[in-house]
Amino acid sequence: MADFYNISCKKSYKVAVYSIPIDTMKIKSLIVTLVLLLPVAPLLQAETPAEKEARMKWFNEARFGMFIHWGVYSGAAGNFKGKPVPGAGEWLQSGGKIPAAEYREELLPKFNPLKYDPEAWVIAAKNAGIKYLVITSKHHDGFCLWDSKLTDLDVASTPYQKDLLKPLEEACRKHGIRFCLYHSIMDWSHPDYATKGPWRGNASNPKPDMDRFNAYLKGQLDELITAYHPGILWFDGEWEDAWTHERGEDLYNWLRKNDSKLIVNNRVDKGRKGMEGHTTDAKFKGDYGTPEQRIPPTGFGEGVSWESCMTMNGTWGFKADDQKWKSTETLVQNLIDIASKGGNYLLNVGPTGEGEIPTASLERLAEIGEWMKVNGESIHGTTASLFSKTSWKGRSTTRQLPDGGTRIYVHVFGQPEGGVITIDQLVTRPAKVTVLVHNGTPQISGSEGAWKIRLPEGSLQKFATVFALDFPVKPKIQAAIAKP
Ligand code: FHN
Repeated sequence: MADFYNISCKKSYKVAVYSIPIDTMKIKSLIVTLVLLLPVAPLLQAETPAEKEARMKWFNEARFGMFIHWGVYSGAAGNFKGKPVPGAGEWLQSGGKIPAAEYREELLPKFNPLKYDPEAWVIAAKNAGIKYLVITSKHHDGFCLWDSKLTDLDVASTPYQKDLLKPLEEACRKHGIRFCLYHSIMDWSHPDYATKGPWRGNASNPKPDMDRFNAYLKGQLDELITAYHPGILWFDGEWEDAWTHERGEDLYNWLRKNDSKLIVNNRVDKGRKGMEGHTTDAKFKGDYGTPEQRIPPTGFGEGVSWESCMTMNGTWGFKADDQKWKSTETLVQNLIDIASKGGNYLLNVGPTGEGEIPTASLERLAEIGEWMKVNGESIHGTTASLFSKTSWKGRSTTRQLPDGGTRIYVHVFGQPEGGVITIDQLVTRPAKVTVLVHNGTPQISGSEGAWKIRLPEGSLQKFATVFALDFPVKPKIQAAIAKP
């Protein structure tokens, strides 16, 4: 990454807000801004579809990631000065309408995650079958989990002081997990972020300067990419008027020019369409769609990458009183459903202020891992189901075999009646049928479009039982038979 931030941005935000007269900093930042805002689009060689496919390959094969929402709000755990605050844990400042200075004074001195064990987090993720991890480098409150040169609203200003991201990145590298970073565009602390709010850091600034904020944003992204080499930059907080399509397009082009392997989600721009997370309008930038707290009814079409981000309970950031945990069965069947539509599942954990992933989350990750140990091949590296709908209670995924054949995975939820399922869209008879739990040989009977498979005795599994149907060539699939 270009190193042109060192000329002027060093702690400029911190110093500008607290000591240097705004005009001196203004001139320096103007120079940086002019340099940063040089249009990069014309310099970008247009990426070919094959090049993009190669860049997205690891993401499209991963199918399962861990989201981590962690910050000073985690220590607050949903309370502020002894009073409960409504809303998600990470929205504490907004829910409590807490002025930026008061939020900082109250929470930073208490953030000291002495129980933080990054390798334990990574091992829990790896054992669950997770292939990548996305952690909040900076959420909407503006607090940075690394020692940024551009602000002192960061971990260096807490009793913990040390960089929280580097040991996690190193643990990810050691265990073969992709390290990725979430970064919020919306910033409730920065005086130049332009969408104003009475409790925000821009409240007393009569003229917030978004070009200066943009330079700060790019300066921090330069720090993050240079120091941690994230596989994905997961943007968020793009919806307010302060951020525009033009700025999103410029930022995407600037990032891609500076790191040709980097993957950037669609929240860098303005096209995500709320929680639906996806747009077909090609003008909006971003490498994949980001449905939130939902699973779309189908995928978004051939070659369109997407990822559903979801919580395990009701909050992203830790809240002590949120014990509305989803069952492991729900989490496993979400993973299967998403994979059957060609998407990734980004499952969230919200560590405590002391640095521990909640026990309820660890228990679910361990149970998911038990299922993935036997059935992970029906998720990792698969593509969407060949069936438009399933005639059995469950889902399906697909794998191209090295010998040119095709393997269809059939995921059966619950106990099928009489232990038999019918696959009504499949015309071609499978050459081989196995059940993954113990490689047993299920009995197959019936005819084209009505193949019946009987579960072998004792093969039924918790959460989902998976069959593998092998074909020497791609099987013929007919349109779904309309139910009377
Ligand atoms: O406002 C954030 C929220 O706190 C959380 O980070 C989610 C995760 O995708 N994103 C935003 C809401 O869309």
